[in-house]
Amino acid sequence: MQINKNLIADANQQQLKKHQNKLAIAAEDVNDLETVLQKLSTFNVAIPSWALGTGGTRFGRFSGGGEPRTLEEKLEDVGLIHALNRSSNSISLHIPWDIPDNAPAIKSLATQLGLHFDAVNSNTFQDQAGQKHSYKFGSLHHVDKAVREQAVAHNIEVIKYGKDLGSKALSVWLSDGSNFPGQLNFREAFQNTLESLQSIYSALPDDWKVWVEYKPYEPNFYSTTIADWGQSYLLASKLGPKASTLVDLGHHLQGTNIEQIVSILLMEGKLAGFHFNDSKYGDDDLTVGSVNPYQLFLIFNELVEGMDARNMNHATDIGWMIDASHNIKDPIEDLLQSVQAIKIAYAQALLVDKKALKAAQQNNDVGLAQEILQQAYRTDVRPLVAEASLRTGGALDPVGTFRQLNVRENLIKERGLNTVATGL
Ligand code: RM4
Ligand code: MN
Ligand code: MN
Repeated sequence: MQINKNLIADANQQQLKKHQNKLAIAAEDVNDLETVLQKLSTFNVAIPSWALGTGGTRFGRFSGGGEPRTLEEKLEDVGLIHALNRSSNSISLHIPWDIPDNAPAIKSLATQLGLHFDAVNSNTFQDQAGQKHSYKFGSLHHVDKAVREQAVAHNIEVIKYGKDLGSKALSVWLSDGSNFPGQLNFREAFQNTLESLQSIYSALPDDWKVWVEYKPYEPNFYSTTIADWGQSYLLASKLGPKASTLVDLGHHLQGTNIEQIVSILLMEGKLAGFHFNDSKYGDDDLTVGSVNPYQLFLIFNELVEGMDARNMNHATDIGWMIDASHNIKDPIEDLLQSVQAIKIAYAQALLVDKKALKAAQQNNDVGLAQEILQQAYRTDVRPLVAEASLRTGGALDPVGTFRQLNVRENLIKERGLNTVATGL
């Protein structure tokens, strides 16, 4: 299914007058409106292929209907998201959930939908049918060399799939760790992981990157072999310039100052990108901005400041991706909400008066520094985000339009009620 552009234009027309009024008011608070709109228009966030179906917990899964049954249908769903928000022009694939049987055909379908392929993800946290060695006790860190070699070979195969589709990065998340004290020798586990990653690194094409994701616990509950940004950074540093650290917002212990981590990684040129989501307690994978939008803004504030300090292109020099799971909401609607939340936080960060903030910091004027940040955070930037979407052919209100056009109902008609997408 594809959305006819005229339907989006019609929906926009109904809201245009109201939007223009709101934009005029919002514009009063923005210094360089055109620059902000231009930056918002070029900003895109990749959609994870594994988040297009209903998620589940270890207790159960409640399917919503009309889920994509194939890789082609997953691309179609991202095409729908992109048609509505014009800010999701790529998909991040997970192998083996998304093996492209016919890469040229998949690539041309993507092109037709205005999409390209973001980072490819390997999966050594599950065993696959017919696999020789089990990952029950880990993969790249495993005590048995044969298991490590199998996991390395899988990652190299993932690179090959990605190459065929035009991806430029491999994203590695390991569930490797231990469940009980004494189970592992930490140093050996780390060294094994490093050696395995070195083998993968040497198989990277010249223009590729490898992104090392960390996570403090789960599915292992005592230790994780790449537990935090320090361990990821250490691996990325030892690997070389093509390796950097991927920050998944849900992969931090409660209270961690993520914005500070982001700032330092950026400074060192080792921030690969993001897996955006939100959480209340752990790796909850909730809709971005649904629980702690202020934290998201503070992260974007560091991103904008840090990227500008290094003359980086906001839109392309960092991997922007969502990694979320939708247990009770419509996946497409949830992803649309996430992208909106990201663009809102980005727009707010663009509004921060950087000069004034710098001066307040130099003068130790703590109160003023807070005022400056919160002035930007409390500005209603939604009309700016809507205008950027309108100018690029998207919907003024992507979520509302998704509902108005009965997209899910049409997908259910097409695909049926009892469809199950691969993923988590
Ligand atoms: C993990 C992690 C990874 C993702 C898997 C599906 O929790 O966040 O990024 O590949 O989920
Ligand atoms: Mn992730
Ligand atoms: Mn996660």
